[in-house]
Amino acid sequence: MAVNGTGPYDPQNVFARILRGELPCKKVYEDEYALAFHDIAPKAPVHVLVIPKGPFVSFADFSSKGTEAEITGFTRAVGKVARDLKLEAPGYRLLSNVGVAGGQEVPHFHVHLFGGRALGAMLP
Ligand code: DGP
Repeated sequence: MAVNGTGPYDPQNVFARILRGELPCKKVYEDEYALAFHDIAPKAPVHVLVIPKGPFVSFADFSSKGTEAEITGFTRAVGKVARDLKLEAPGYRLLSNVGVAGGQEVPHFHVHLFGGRALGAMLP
């Protein structure tokens, strides 16, 4: 079910539980600002989720409340994951769903990183 991307942060959401080590994930990368892991239901040969370590509900929340260090650190982590997965030359897609109309299901900000095949034109 889609969630409110501007509501209060729910510390029991599944990505918060992954961050606390209460649930497993197939980790790709981790640093001070971000954790990257494989999506449980991949939509492309590479489908990785990158999440910030702080309690942000969505991109709307992160972009308004994140510190400069958090925003820079997270953005650099996304780029590093794509580079480390050798997606830069063929290209890749970043996507972040925000709120109900955006189809967001997990209320912890995340960026989907897709690659590994030609993804075609972007559709709404
Ligand atoms: P969305 O909130 O709609 O942007 O997408 C949430 C994504 O999170 C969806 O592609 C499936 C994935 N997902 C949901 N639960 C888990 C989980 O427990 N582990 C992992 N690795 N991915 C999950």
